[in-house]
Amino acid sequence: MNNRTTRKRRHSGHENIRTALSHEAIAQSFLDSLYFIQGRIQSLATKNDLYMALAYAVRDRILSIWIRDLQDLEQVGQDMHIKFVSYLSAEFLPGPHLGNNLINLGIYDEARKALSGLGYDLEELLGQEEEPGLGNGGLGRLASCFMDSLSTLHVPAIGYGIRYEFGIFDQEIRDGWQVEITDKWLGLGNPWEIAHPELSQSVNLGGYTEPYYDEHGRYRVRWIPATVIKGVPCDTPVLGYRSKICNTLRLWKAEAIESFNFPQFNVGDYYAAVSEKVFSETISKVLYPSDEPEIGKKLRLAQQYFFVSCSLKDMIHMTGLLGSRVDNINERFSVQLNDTHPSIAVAELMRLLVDEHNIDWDKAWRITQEAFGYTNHTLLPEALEKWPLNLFKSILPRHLEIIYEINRRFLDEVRLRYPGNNDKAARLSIIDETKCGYVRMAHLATVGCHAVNGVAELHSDLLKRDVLRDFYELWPEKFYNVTNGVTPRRWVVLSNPGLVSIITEKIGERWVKHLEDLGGLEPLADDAQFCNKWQLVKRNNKSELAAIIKERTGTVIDPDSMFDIQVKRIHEYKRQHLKVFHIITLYNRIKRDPAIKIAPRAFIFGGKAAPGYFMAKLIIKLINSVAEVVNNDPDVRGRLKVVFLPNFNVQVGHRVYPAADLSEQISTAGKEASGTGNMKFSMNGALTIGTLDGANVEIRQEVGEENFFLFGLTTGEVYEMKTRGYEPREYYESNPNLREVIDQINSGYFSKEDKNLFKPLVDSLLDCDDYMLLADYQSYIDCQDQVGRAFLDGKNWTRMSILNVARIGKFSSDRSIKEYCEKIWDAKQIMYKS
Ligand code: F58
Repeated sequence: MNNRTTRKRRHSGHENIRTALSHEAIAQSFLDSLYFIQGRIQSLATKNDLYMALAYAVRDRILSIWIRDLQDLEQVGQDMHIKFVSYLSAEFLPGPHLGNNLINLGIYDEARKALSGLGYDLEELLGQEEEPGLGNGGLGRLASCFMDSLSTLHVPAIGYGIRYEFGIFDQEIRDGWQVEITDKWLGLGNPWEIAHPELSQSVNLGGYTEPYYDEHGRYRVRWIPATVIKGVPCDTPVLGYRSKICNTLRLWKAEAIESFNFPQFNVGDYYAAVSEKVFSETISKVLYPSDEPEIGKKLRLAQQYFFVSCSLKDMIHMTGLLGSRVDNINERFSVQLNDTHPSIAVAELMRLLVDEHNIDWDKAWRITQEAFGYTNHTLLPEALEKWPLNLFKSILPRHLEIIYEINRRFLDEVRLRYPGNNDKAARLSIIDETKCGYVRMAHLATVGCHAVNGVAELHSDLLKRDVLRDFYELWPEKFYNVTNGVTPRRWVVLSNPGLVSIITEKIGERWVKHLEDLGGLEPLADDAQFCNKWQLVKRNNKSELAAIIKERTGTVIDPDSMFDIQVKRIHEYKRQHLKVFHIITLYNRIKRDPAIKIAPRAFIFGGKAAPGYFMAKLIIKLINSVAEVVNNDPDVRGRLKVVFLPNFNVQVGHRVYPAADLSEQISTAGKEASGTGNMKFSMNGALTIGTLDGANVEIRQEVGEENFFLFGLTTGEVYEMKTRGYEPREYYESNPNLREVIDQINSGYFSKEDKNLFKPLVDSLLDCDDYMLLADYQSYIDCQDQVGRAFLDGKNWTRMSILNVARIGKFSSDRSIKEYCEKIWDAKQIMYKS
């Protein structure tokens, strides 16, 4: 990145026992925190007390960087080039903080030493942390990878979101079915956040609007809300890797305003007053799982508006602190909308500028468009957010008026460009006029932002060709691609120390911040000694995962078998059931010829299904039912093992990615926007079997066709087949192996107690098969046969594994963030003189 700005660093003046980095100082801080914060001495301390004490000791060290940054704000005010990135996201999935902060501060080993001197095991304490599961999957995790990279690259940034009291549910498996348990991540306290009630914001909801003329005779509108809620910011520091700046993740917690309902209170209606308090607090109570139907819709819109409104008001406040006027907010902040969930921000900023700061519409519109960028993360039509007009009006009456006005002006422009083309105008409109009418949030975001991007090349192309095609025709210059990336700090350095040590021994440690340096490993792919070490690291990681699997599921898997892994949300388009079809196919081969030579495999699955998504839950049951039969069949003799590892989350991911031989990225072409698990696997030396979907396309380009197992229809072929009229039954009838698999599932072979159990799944495949599983079956099986043969040649497999890692540099989130800074945000890295 060439756009950098230099600053002189002030010294915090707080280098003392609470901030020094030696193991002696850490040990002392740990004991002090145990005593003064947890109120315990060693002999009475629980494991959680010990974890908290260490967390506080680490937090002290972070605070000295964090507070210095806040002090520096003053100086920033004088430097008009400094712009903050504001990342608005309804979800963040940071994962456990402690280990990551130790790595970023560079004190992992010192902390281990400090603790072992006191008789404790660092790894055991790390395991005590409850991770903040404030996201559903890829989108939330991406936001956290981006926060890590922003800090590492010294780009001043704030992540804004919601401090859900209950994050994503914990998953248990009972009798093969998913059972959801509420996530009580705050139950034992959260040492990483600092609440700032003095920076609270208030947010209106409901009510009606009223026109009036101000003292200058100008026509204005005021919003008379039905409810007012308070948003309290809870801040968590986000350190970069060995970085000199510390950014903030600011999550808003909803509370009742202090003076809540005094009139009711005074007339003695205590319970009505309390029930309003309860309502206020519901706003940030729970994270909505994806794919939930209608229920809770109203609350979800209220959640979105709540955090967006608090965040924009906070940015306006900061703009003032930075010495700028509110109409310069777009020069102080680049605001990125992580999907459409925060896209109400377009209307809210217009409301704040026009109604509250008295700025005229045209100027407000220019500021708004310049401030915002929008990232799209999905091509699935059913996942594009739209809100019924009446629901919208009941919560945000003023915003609906503003959206109508934005739309009126926008459609005037459209009609000038396409005179008489009413279909075009209807397709582009922010309001969907069908049935009772909807607000289309992706349209609002596209109209209100200066930049729109997809998250992988293929996805960005499909956006332009399909989902946002009319907009692309109108404003081609607004469209960009920024391929996703993941942070190598969490996904390699923290989670795969064995690999880190052999890589660093050969190429030094610069790669951690410059992932393209991994290219230096290429020549080592043919170095026998290095290859041996590589295999050993993988073997160790596999043994560790096998132990975890044994402990959590009771299933024993052999670390010498191929670890063939698919971990991600359970969804029909991701096709976990295609992998099940492969397992059954191999099983049938063994049953036909028990002596057959087959590469031994452990098939590992993990991922949560949305609680209301019946088919996804049935897929989990199918996996477990097939596991039951395959794992216990004496003919198989342990050559195939199937496990469903419950409660896949960031912490489990740390153990899974480093242990994989084969990464399953098998979505129907054109359905997965990018995928990021594909990158994490490859970065840890797994080979990929995948379709030409999302970022798989670019991973294959980078690692080389010969080091990637490709199968399946392309996007174009899927499209053609669907337009011609796809008949899944033809595949069933013409392919005896496929037929056998389907018949077994359908006849109760894997569900003896309920022979019709999987009928809905089979019927849906035979009748429509939206995701072309049957069409891709044979190609997948053939490709898996190739994988099986390749695995038996251990030497060449290792070579391919090393080459995958050597060529994965592009997929660091540092690269993604640099691209956003240059193409979309016009934000600069800060370089320090001292
Ligand atoms: C994911 N989206 C994409 N959405 O599916 C994946 O391809 C991509 O790599 C990733 O974003 C990051 O760009 C995703 O995770 C959600 O979880 C939504 C959350 C809100 C409810 C609807 C699903």
